[in-house]
Amino acid sequence: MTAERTRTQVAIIGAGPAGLTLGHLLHCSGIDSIIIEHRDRAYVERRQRAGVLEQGTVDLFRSIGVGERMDREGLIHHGIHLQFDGERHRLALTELAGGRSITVYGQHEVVKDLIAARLATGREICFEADDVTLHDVDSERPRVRYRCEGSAREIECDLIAGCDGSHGVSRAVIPQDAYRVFERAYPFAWLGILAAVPPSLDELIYAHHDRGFALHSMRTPSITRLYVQCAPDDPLDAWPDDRVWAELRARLGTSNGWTLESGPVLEKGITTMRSSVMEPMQWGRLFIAGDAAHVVPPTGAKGMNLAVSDVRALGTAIAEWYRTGERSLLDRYSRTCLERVWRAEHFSWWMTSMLHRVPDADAFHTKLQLAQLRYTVESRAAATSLAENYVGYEHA
Ligand code: RFL
Ligand code: PHB
Repeated sequence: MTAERTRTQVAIIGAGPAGLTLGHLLHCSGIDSIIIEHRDRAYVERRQRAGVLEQGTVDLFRSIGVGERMDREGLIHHGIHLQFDGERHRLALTELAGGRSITVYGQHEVVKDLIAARLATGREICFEADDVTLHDVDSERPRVRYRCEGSAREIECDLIAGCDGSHGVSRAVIPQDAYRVFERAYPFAWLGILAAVPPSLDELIYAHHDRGFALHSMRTPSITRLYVQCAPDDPLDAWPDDRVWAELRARLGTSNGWTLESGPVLEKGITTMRSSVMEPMQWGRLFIAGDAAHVVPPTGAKGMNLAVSDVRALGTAIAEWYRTGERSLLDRYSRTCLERVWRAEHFSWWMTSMLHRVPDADAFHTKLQLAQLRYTVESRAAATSLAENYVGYEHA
């Protein structure tokens, strides 16, 4: 079958936060793109993932005109809590981080807003695309082939953005000797639930406990998001609702009688945890962004924010190239991103290491974690370091 051929300036693989934000940034600079997404629209709009937006992410969404609902419905938080030895300690993020704060707004809501903005531009987005393959990526005329609604398509473009997440196909076209991957696996996972009950506290709680880590977060004033540390190979049916609530109550409980409210469980899932970075994030005319290039464990709430900051750099570089013909920002894309990526990798690894129970670790290890936690909440210098990373560290 012959393929239906089209041309665009930038082909974007993946309609997650990275691909959709890039599409909108390019649109704002008058640059055309086609977004190709494997899943259907309802699936990407429902997928439960991140919840914490850094100040810089919020500012970017506002500046490109997709922040209206986020500003209305997002919850601005000025602090988080670290809990250990049954005691809760508040870290005043905004006060410690020079007035910056975080916004709790679900990633699926961000995705809904970005898809609505995309459709309003009239530029193309193809859901349910199959068999996506990249060709001639090291030439001046790269191409993407895929199947959409039963027919074969081919896009010829100037550049390809691989925004297809940690299980994507884009980076597989890069020869193995043209990049390196740096990785770390963790011997634990998170079981996450979404519950129809108001949050039991109006801020996030990260809890260290002998039974394992727990996190209290939220989506809206009536929906709570909670996580408990579990084993990476635990089957979901080993975690009936009663067990999840019992573990959450045990790990999040304090000595002063605070109680966790429970309610109907709307969703439940297990997330394994790893750290991974590819270097460089570019080959020929293919630029990799977001989870397709790097993964962090969720403890630092960094993944979506990194995805957005990658495409902010990429969008700026592409716009500069079309406007002036100057390639230097594009050539520096990988280096620009990796500085921030490695800062976030370190922070996410550090938070993860400090807060989780490591199977088979000895008591010495636990004592070190507790010493680090106490130092973090007692020392203004240490608390400031956590706060400036959590709200999003801006490199000089
Ligand atoms: P995504 O969101 O995975 O989007 C990639 C898109 O590409 C599509 N795709 C393809 N399309 C076409 N052809 C193919 N062959 C394709 N293969 C894949 C996919 O269907 C998908 O739509 O990547 P992106 O855009 O880079 O965004 C990254 C974020 O999704 C991720 O980093 C965050 O969710 C991580 N994360 C968190 N990040 C934060 O910033 N703050 C948080 O509080 C936070 N909490 C979390 C998290 C991730 C979690 N899980 C489930 C891993 C909490 C959890 C539990
Ligand atoms: C969430 O609300 O899903 C969430 C919050 C903070 C994290 C990870 C996930 O560190």
